[in-house]
Amino acid sequence: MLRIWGRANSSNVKKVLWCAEELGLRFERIDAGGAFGLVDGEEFRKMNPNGLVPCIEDDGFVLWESNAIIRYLLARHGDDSTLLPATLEGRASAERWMDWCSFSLSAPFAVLVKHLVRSPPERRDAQAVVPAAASFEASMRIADAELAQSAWFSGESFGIGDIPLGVLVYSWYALPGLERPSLPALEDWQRRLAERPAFLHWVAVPLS
Ligand SMILES: N[C@@H](CCC(=O)N[C@@H](CS)C(=O)NCC(=O)O)C(=O)O
Repeated sequence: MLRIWGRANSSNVKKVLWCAEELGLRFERIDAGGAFGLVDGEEFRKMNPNGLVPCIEDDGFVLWESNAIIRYLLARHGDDSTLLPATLEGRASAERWMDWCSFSLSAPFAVLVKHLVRSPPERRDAQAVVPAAASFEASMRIADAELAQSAWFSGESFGIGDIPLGVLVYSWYALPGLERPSLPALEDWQRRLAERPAFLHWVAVPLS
């Protein structure tokens, strides 16, 4: 059976759990990372020398890096059309949003969640929040403009391009103490994601 290592409050783990449930896969999740530790142990480091979650093992095959895991799960357990646009161009466009999410959103999001949610009040740095919030908001305007032209980040249907962004955008809306502009297309997309049971199960949960 598929095994997924990672604490359920990690954004990178949430992507993989959501994707696995969209595919209807049975899996075992093993808490790891953060307060659960395990990631510095010898056994875990043999699987993922980075000591990061998520990491999966599927019928003897080990893989880390959340976007690579999503691509693998679709290819292994779906068919050519599962959560993927039909054309090469459509697929490349959808996958572009996965990489954009990692490279443009992950770093400012980590600052926001650290200083608005996870750190004890005396260790929160309001000054660090300002540039991270501005950077994330600028990216959200780009995402909103895309959704004004395309129903999903994967084209005409929900798919691979919506999963990483779905996690971070939901979390951005859930962060306390942030001012957010009105972004109607982005808000409508979030409402449509909230119709998906797997999104509600793994993503639409309180931040911690
Ligand atoms: N690029 C990696 C990043 C993985 C990553 O940074 N994971 C974080 C959680 S979101 C982690 O393992 N942090 C250490 C910990 O939880 O102990 C991926 O997408 O899988």
